[in-house]
Amino acid sequence: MNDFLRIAVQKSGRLSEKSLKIIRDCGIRFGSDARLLKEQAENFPLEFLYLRDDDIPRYVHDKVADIGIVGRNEYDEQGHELELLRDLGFSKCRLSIAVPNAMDYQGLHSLSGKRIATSYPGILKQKLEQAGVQAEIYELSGSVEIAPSIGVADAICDLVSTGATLVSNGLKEVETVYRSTAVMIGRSDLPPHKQEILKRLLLRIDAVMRADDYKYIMFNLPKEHLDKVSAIVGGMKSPTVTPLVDESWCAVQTVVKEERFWDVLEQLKALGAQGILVTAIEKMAN
Ligand code: PRT
Ligand code: ZN
Repeated sequence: MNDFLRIAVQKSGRLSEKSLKIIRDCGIRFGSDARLLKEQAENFPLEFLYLRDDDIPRYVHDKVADIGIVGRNEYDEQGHELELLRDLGFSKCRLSIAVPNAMDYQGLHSLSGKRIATSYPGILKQKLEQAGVQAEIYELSGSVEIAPSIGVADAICDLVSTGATLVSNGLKEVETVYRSTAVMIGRSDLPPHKQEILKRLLLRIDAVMRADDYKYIMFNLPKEHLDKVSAIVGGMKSPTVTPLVDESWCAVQTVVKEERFWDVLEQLKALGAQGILVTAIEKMAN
């Protein structure tokens, strides 16, 4: 019996570094030697398979690996029936339609009867069908953005992050079809001992991701305003309050959602908070 949970991660590419980082942040040690195709973690029952991202959903489906980290775009395009275990949030990008700068684009219907080059024919087909637009989908496995300039297609549908590639190829982004991030996928039929390992891994991953979402904040506050603090920081359990030598003041410690941080800071300042200290949280488990 194989006692390891096998995880497929991208061997080398945009997902590799962050996929390995999140696992390392879980306290799992391994070498990540780029020459290897396979290796075992030193202190956790996890075995890594380093693969091309395109192959990951199929390998998980075919039981070569148990779980994998891949762009949601790849997972959805391939359509294997797998469980989406976690949205890991990194490698954000969008799948967009772009046309030559000179084209008079009035909406998706402008693409009727045109040819669109893409590596994501499935997702694009669905989008065109929903919009009732009939266009020819021309599948390419890479270098999609040069298709219009070499006369292979009238438009493209490709992944975009900064948009620089489109600009340098004389294209303009006209439609966002789909937004993607890295996701962890897995099979729903794992044997019990592997499910157990997965549960342990996900507990750690959740703690790492939650820590990224929050800041730890400490400050001194006139005691009279203490009742307003919970409403400002929101969400979590009550803040920790410590008395100070000056009895009209107290020290408060609590966590704040990263996205609300500046808002919270301004409101605390308005209440007269002083000596505000903010630190990152390394791990945070419920
Ligand atoms: O060798 P392997 O098959 O494993 O890798 P790959 O070359 O197929 O994939 P890789 O490493 O390029 O991308 C892996 C995953 O990263 C994708 O499936 C997406 O989920 C995600 N991702 C995030 C991106 C981008 N951002 C991205 N910008 N994937 C590709 N791009 C490409 C895009 O295709 C275009 O050519 O980058 C170019 C555009 O970038 P900007 O910044 O100029 O807009
Ligand atoms: Zn690939």
